[in-house]
Amino acid sequence: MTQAFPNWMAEIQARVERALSRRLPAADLAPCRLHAAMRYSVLGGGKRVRPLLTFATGELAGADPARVEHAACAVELIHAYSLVHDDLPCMDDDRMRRGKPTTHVEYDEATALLVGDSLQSLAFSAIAEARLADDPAQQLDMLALLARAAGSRGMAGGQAIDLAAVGQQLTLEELEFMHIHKTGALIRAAVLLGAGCGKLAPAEREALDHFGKCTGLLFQIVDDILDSEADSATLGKTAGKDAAQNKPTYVSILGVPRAHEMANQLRSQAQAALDPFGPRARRLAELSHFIVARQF
Ligand code: GRG
Repeated sequence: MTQAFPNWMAEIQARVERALSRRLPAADLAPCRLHAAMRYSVLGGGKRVRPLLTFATGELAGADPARVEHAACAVELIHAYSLVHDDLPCMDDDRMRRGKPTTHVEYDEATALLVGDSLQSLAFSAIAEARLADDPAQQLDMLALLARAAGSRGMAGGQAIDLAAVGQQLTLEELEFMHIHKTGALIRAAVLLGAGCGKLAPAEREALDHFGKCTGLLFQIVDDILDSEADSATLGKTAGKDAAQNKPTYVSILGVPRAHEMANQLRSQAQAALDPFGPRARRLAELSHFIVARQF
């Protein structure tokens, strides 16, 4: 019998936690302070949405979970690095993340900068140091995919657009462009890396890419709604920051009711991309629901 979604999710989250812990250098290994700060930043928090997507797609593509685990760690390490850098005073200047002090508050700014740098390197090691695909060319494609998703044509570029947009009016199209890069690129990569560990026809890969794109935007709209409606204790980070910093968001441009409408539309589009897979895409469909229904 197939496992219920909450059990599957808890199992993958625990698996990812163990894998990340094994991969991160021990806190008593020199340079101890940096390694302790890396572990502080990655372990014991976070929903692990990106690794869950990687495992769900890997399952769909018939991939060996041991291979998927490496890819899932890589995506989460890039995500963790982005959060540490995003929280720095020169960026979003946040003091709370995942319910605890941000890395630069707990340690110091220089350490937080180095934590982000080191996590990014560790992510690429995770893809490069083990066999993830039968075809080495496919594995190289995965490496290139993650590099693009994290770089200036992906997440880092989206962050640059975000910083430039503070206090500006953006159109809905401009906001979408920003989020396709800032949040969407890594979520899309999480989906495709799971596929890369297995075998899929090109049309199937394209359908999953579309699912990933819709899911990335969906994730962001829900994030904007939560930022405007939830409290800091529930979110584990400072609530209402977007409005306080005068940042354009789906809520500031559309208002809450239309932002919900847009989230529903994206959810339908994401589901339509999964339809051809039938029950094989069950976990991805469940994750899409989880992303919409989440409270933090
Ligand atoms: C610094 C290069 C660089 C990039 C930063 C992703 C990002 C770009 C900044 C994060 C800021 C932010 C709050 C973006 C909104 C969407 C998002 C990524 C939320 C946090 O992700 P969750 O909810 O976090 O998956 P957890 O803690 O569950 O892992």
